[in-house]
Amino acid sequence: MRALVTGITGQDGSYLAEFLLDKGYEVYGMVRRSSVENFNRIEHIRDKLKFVQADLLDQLSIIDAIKESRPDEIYNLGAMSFVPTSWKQPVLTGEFTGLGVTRVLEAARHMNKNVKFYQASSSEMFGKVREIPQNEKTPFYPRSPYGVAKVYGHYMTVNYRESYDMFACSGILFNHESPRRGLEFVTKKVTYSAAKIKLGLADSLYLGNLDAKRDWGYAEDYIEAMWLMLQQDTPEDYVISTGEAHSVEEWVKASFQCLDLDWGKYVKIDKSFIRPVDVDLLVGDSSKAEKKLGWKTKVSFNELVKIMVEYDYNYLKKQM
Ligand code: NAP
Ligand code: G4F
Repeated sequence: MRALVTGITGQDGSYLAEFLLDKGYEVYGMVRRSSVENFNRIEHIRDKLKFVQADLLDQLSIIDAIKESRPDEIYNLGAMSFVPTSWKQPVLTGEFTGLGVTRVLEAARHMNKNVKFYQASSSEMFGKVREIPQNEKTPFYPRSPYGVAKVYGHYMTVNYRESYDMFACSGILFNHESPRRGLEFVTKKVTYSAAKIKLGLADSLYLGNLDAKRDWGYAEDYIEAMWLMLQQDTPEDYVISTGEAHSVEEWVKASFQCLDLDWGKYVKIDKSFIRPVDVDLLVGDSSKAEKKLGWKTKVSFNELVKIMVEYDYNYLKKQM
């Protein structure tokens, strides 16, 4: 089997590449050109991967990437994925995160209509939630340019499935974290900063809205769900989540507690981290995935905090 992964240099792309290699796949990563190579997350497996240079903004390069890799499965994980940046660059976010999906779908349709396609949809699409918990039938109400772009990509995936009979699935994944999470996302920002404070490398941590609640799972668990969706007889959309919501404040408390620190002494509010509008609460209902894919989350909230805190602490200590 051959797979083409867009966004292979990102958190999810790196775990998915490992997972597919373990299953015996030939894995092609689509990478965009940059002046400094950005392969940190895949350095340990780079010799086993094949790379095709392309950009989600460039239709012909995507066609060439599919021609060269001749994939049985395409995982479209590439996107501008950081919500606050989507207010600063709404048009570019629409291009990468929204239209980019159509470019990959169009290329796939023209090159090989039988290829299986996975779209990385997001719980951000639920935004100002219409019901609790959110499932595959919950109406969308996105609250950021990123969320709006993801809704577009989601419905294009559904539309190509229905219009062209393509095997196209959309995984509506709730927040998932890991030691490989980008430093600007709140979970990693907190665990990394707490570890720095413990080691005497920092003395405070500035955050925005501590009341927002998220359904946080472990990224490695969620990768398997992507693959399972493409192994079914029929293409469908699935919510992937833990079913538990925790506030940012709870994440902060748990992280500092892991290091025997009193979070109240170090955490301060900086209004510049507060968004024009926020998503107050996300909590998913994954019973469809459980029933049809046999998928269930394995790592609990406290285990996830511990995995990330321990990783960051050990990593920083080694650098000293
Ligand atoms: P990430 O770490 O930010 O990785 C994003 C990837 O997209 C990177 O490899 C990046 O490449 C690539 N990319 C960005 N713009 C591109 C372009 N124009 N052309 C080609 N590649 C481009 O994101 P992640 O956390 O792994 O998430 C993977 C996907 O799942 C994203 O689509 C995200 O929106 C979605 N999602 C994530 C979560 C979550 O909680 N993590 C939840 C729901 C959905 P560079 O390395 O070159 O920047
Ligand atoms: O970690 P975050 O930036 O993740 P957010 O906005 O939920 O988006 C992530 O999950 C989505 C799935 O629902 C993905 F689609 C998306 O690509 C991304 O992976 O923020 C989480 C919460 C927000 O409510 C934010 O206001 O944390 C709050 N927060 C409080 N202080 C902060 C901060 N977020 C960040 N990034 N930085 C802070 O200082």
